[in-house]
Amino acid sequence: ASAPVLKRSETIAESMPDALRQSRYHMRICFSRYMSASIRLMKRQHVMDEVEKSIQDKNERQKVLEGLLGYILCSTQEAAVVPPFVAFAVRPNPGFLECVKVNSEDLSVDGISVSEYLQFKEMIFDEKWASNENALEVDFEAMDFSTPRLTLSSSIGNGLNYMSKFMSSKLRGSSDAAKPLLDYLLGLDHLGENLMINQTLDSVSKLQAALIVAEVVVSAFPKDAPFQDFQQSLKRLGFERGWGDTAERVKETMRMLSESLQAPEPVKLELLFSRIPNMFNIVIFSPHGYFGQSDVLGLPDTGGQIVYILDQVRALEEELLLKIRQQGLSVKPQILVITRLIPHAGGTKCNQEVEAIFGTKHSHIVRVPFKTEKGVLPQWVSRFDVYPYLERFAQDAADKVLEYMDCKPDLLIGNYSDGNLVASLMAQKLGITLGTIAHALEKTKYEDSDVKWKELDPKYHFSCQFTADMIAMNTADFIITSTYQEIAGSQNRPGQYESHVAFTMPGLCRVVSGINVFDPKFNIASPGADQTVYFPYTEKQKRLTSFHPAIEELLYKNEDNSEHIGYLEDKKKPIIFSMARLDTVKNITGLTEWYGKNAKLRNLVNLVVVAGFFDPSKSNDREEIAEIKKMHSLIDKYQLKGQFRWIAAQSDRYRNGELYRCIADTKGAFIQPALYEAFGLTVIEAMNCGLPTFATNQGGPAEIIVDGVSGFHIDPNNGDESSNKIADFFEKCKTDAEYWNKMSATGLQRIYECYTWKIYANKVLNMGSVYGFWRQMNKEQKLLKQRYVEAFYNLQFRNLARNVPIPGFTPSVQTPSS
Ligand code: UDP
Ligand code: LCN
Repeated sequence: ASAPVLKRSETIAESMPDALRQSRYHMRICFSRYMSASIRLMKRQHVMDEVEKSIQDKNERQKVLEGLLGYILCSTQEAAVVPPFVAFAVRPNPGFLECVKVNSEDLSVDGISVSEYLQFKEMIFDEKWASNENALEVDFEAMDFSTPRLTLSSSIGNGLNYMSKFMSSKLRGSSDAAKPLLDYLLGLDHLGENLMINQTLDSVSKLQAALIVAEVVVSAFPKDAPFQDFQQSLKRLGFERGWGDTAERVKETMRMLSESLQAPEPVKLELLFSRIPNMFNIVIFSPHGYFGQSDVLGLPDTGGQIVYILDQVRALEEELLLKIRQQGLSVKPQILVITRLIPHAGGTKCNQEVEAIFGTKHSHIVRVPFKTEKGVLPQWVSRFDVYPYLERFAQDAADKVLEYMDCKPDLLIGNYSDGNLVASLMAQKLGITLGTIAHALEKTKYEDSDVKWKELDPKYHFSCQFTADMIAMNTADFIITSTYQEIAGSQNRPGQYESHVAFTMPGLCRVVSGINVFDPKFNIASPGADQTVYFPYTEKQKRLTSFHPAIEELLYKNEDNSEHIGYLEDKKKPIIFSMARLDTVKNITGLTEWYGKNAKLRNLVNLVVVAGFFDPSKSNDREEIAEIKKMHSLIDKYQLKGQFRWIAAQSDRYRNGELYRCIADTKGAFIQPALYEAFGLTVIEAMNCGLPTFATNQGGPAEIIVDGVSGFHIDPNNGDESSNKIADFFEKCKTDAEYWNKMSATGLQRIYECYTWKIYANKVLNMGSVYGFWRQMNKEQKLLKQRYVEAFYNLQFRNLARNVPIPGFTPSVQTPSS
């Protein structure tokens, strides 16, 4: 039966009393169970478990669950038990939240505000704070009333499109309404030279009239005539360079502007903005980790983010060069990646100030050290511990950027909590358009990380991180995400950003509105994989056969050494393969255990994993050490030797590309078993190589793969089901030889349609352009909010960052693994 949907006009507070009345007998039992249960903060599963225990009769239970009450309970995200009340936070759809409290004694229902709900929750963890009338409430929405909001869950993440519509309507009407567009064009320049128009065209009507004449002038030239041929004639009319490289393109752009001044249309306006010469210099921030190009992958905190940024830079530079050429300009674009300079770089280049980025003409990594009162911090520090250095880093980075670039950058892009905070500080200081990216916000990775922040803070400093995240989200002009779920999750699971909508850190602050997922600043632009590295195993002539002997050894050589342990007895079996950092969430140990337990699967295939390294005493990462130990104990417990190979982290991406393809040669599969994965670059790398892929249904991969069509979803919380699903696939391949080929081909098709860097770069540059303009149109509102953010930064973040201990300086040069 389809789920009963709440009538649009009805709130849960209105409909729930009736629903409870209809099952009054069972609900009384159920609510008294809630009262006596030991769990005070229930998740949906607990809520439902108690329903099940309260209604013994299966048919009866079915009836209740199919009704409106079942729907409300199933949509409950969380419920706080504070006798005699149970406060429910119900999420009927992505992005929507409604709170009610039910009195367990008489089952009466009252609608409550988010703030009241959070107070209920706090009662469980910190009663004194919960009842303090002056507890700090943070409300970013209250500071924002001129930015429009989307209204449909399904439109979330499609902000650019929506903004073009909204801005078109704002610019429409009179020449006064179009004035912001004129002002914007008048402000365009490169190194002091006007672009597109100059001050002679200082009113909308003058500009409109001049455009008509200019079109006539340009029309007299052949389509492919270069701009120089009519530059002087246009200049006399008030036009400068930047319209296009040929007569045809100049005319097109002029027509787009004329039409937009007359009556703007969203699609044309967006197209016009994709042509305006407003972007030449971009700075990207990624402070933590070892950020380099060789020998850094696999080190703690140094994973997909690095791969993403380097590929992103290459794609953006290529797109910038194309745009600039088409604009008829000869400007050299510049992209800088700002990261941390680590003096004790352990053999990597992370102690060098500058490094040119491979595969680019004008892009560089620039490293700036973390400074403290005692001087430059020499050693690597975990991404969880970087907060005390960031303010100073932002200042030093701003100076460095201005030193390397001849002018102020046009766009800043932050990455992850630390990079986003630094980029926010700099954007504020220099008045630059800001885009942020969170490769994985940590908040949803750890259950109840907000209410339990005090317990987790010594290890993770979430108080700093979540505060930094809110500052960045609210400073950003636009937010780039890899998938929809990253913003607003799925029907059952809130998105990473959504988890910042309303939450509380008792004793610190109650966030009644941290971000709004209906804000049109949210945009999905999924990354790709470098297709010169990750290409299909079938492209025989391109295969990097020189790696084959080394890969053969890596997979099959029968002895343990520092690069691999375990061995594969039956070399004819297909290989199931996984590769990831050895973090808890990556769940490589989980996969090893599923395999160990599943005799059928062990019979069908061998397991090979690339992850971390083998000696726990060589790691200085807390989580990694625990995972290494667990791996060893699983190998013993399940007697995996002979069927299992553990390979240490691999950093050569060309060889890794070939490794995926060699796994495809065995007719194997790639398995991504993470407990949660923000995006999952390995998933698209494997798919690009034509390797059938099974990936977690928790996070990005759930969107990348259409289950059963372009690969398979597996449930990391249900190992038996997952390992059986993998076994079934290989069983089926045995009887249907074409099945494997079909899954390989459909995976590739999915990639080409949705996940390439070309699509990405085009989208992101358009965002920079459109949101840059909106930033100007919306100046006053922006300032108001910025003032609030600044106060929050000063009064809250700085104090928190001060609490993060600064380690003693390590005396000697350290290798990353020592
Ligand atoms: N990677 C690697 N060697 C390893 C482990 C991972 O080169 O030993 C690469 C992998 O190919 C991918 C990236 O690191 O490009 C991991 O990105 P993903 O999005 O899967 O996870 P993250 O590490 O960012 O959480
Ligand atoms: C970080 C992660 O955890 C991954 O899920 C992403 O794929 C990667 O960054 C690149 O964005």
